[in-house]
Amino acid sequence: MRISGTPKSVEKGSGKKDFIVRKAFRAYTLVIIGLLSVFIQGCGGDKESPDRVKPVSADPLPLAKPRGMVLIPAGEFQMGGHDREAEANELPVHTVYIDAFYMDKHEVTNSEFQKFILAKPNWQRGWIKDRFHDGRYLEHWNGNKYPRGYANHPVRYVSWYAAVAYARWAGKRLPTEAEWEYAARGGLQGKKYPWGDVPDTGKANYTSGNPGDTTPVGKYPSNGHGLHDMTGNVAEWCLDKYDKNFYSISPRENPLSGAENVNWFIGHFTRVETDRVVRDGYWHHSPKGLRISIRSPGSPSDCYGGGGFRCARTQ
Ligand SMILES: [Ca+2]
Repeated sequence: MRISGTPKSVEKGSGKKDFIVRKAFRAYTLVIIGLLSVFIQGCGGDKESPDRVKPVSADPLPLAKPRGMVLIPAGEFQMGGHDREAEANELPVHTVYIDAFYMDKHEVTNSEFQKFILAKPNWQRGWIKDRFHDGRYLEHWNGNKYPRGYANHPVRYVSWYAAVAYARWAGKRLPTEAEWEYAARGGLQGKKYPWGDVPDTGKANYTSGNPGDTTPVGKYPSNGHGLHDMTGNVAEWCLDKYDKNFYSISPRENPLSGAENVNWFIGHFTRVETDRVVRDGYWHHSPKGLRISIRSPGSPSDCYGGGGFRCARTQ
């Protein structure tokens, strides 16, 4: 049976019916050959191209929601001091876009930090390297024990190095300064505090005598993102290098001072020597020191009596 040839040759050797049948059969055959070709190419492509590898996520972290953290949605906000009390280093107010990320609901507590130093003895008081602290590291602890009754209070007297080391151990990182402010605003725009513009001792732990000490994390109401103590209780370390003029040169998207991206700090943080950003006021501060936009420098070896931290995590 002839299955090939030009339509002209078919017309010469057969009737009209035979021609139609042969034409249909030929078209059917061509379709089958085409499908087989595509199938073979699909199966053999990966084997013949060693540079074609299965895509691997750059972020090794699982997608499941981490315990004790809140997903802060991506968005844009006006970063900086909007009010008359704003210092020069809080200006200019500028637009910043932040990718979604996770943020700890609470400041890291004494009991959480104790687990870290028991797992990593080189960060215990007796073993920490001299250059990673200023002599006051965990000075209110008795060896590896925090003060009785303070398990759920924020850890303080911790250097930036120790905070970053804790975050790495926990599979997290410190927040960037911009992430911190974006999260602290809780979805509000241009306010002094996470709840508005009027100081309120019922909403944060600040000012001497009220209550004049750290309080258990989460004692005060959360902000719009479900985060507690974003103002007050203890001040908090951020990843960034402190630059008082950074707001004048800050990139619009995911700004970070002193490194190209947050991953740089993995394996490099012990090389850091320049001042880091401290955000937030602490339990002894006045309402002015508690403003969301306030920013301060701190040597990475400083261990402040009013200074602690919380962790973030890339989504
Ligand atoms: Ca705080």
